Amino acid sequence: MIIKQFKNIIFIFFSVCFYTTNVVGQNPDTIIWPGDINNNGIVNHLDIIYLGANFGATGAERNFISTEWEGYSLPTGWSNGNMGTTEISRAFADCNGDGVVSDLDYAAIENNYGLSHDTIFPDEFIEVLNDEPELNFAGGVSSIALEPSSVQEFDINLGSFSAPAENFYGIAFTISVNADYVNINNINFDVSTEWIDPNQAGIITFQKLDIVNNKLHIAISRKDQASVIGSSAIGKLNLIIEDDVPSFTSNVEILTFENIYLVDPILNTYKVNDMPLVVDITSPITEITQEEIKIYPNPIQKGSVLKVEGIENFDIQTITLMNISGQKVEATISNNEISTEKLSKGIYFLEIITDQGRRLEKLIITD
Ligand SMILES: [Ca+2]
Ligand SMILES: [Ca+2]
Repeated sequence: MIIKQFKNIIFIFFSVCFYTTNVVGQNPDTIIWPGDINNNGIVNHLDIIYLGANFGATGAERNFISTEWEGYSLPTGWSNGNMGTTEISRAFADCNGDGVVSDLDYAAIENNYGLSHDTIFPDEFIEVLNDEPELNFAGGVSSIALEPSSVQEFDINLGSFSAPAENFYGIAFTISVNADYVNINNINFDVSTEWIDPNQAGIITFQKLDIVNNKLHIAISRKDQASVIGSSAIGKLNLIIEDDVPSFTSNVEILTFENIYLVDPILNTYKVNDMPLVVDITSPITEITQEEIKIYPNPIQKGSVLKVEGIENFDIQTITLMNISGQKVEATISNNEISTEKLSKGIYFLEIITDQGRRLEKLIITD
């Protein structure tokens, strides 16, 4: 309501200053810009949610049937519809002006994406309700090891069996992409309709890549004004890991959700718990030779000092002493020297991971 009043004040201001002819100077609430279905001043993926919520509505045709980016006078005879908190005509969802809200109106959002008019107001939804299904990648797993240049596919999941999405009608969200690790030009979303469209009535799905800001905007909506309950994949994300990433990096957030709007048919908004995709980057192991990093003496007598030579030429990630079962053994390592004072006699492995590969040496400690 406050926004509506503010809009009207701005309208009066612009009317006084710039009144000319045609739709310029008319109340913005009576001018349709094709694709800006919620009439907030900009065409973006969130307008897909409003297309879905008003899908199938009918009314009078416009004087001009077109999706060209210009203002068109609002035809009469349309009811007000599901447009968030602002009560406006469903005619805004009839982007092309042919008298029915249908798949043909999708093209206006695609073609006019990012275009704006008048003042841009924040997208708004009616109310935030508690439901809180989880939105995650690949089931929320962590510590996936990925190799540079590899092609990857991750499910995007909404809800779980024990905590499903209770009132799914549509969802819009943005994925922020860590472009140091993910090739931004090769990221793509494929919708999965198994539970969000069980009767295969048809789904509206939309994606837009913003390569300047490293973001992928996604929107999905049902069309029949009925919600479904369910969980698991709503789509798959295909991507390629960059080839020049630092090797052996752990706990990197490569994908993060932003601005999630999960809605029911009347555009109530539901809370969502979102989780980023956190991965480890590992290169296929390049073994570093004894000429490059030398570990000596070996065998070594307990109590003597083990020396690592050549290590200064590498960027060291980790130095780990392991027993014969591969379990880590605590050891005092400093200045490229390892004390064997507190170690028992036996067979060990010393693993040195660097930016250029790995040196793994079998080490024998004697009495
Ligand atoms: Ca809009
Ligand atoms: Ca239409």
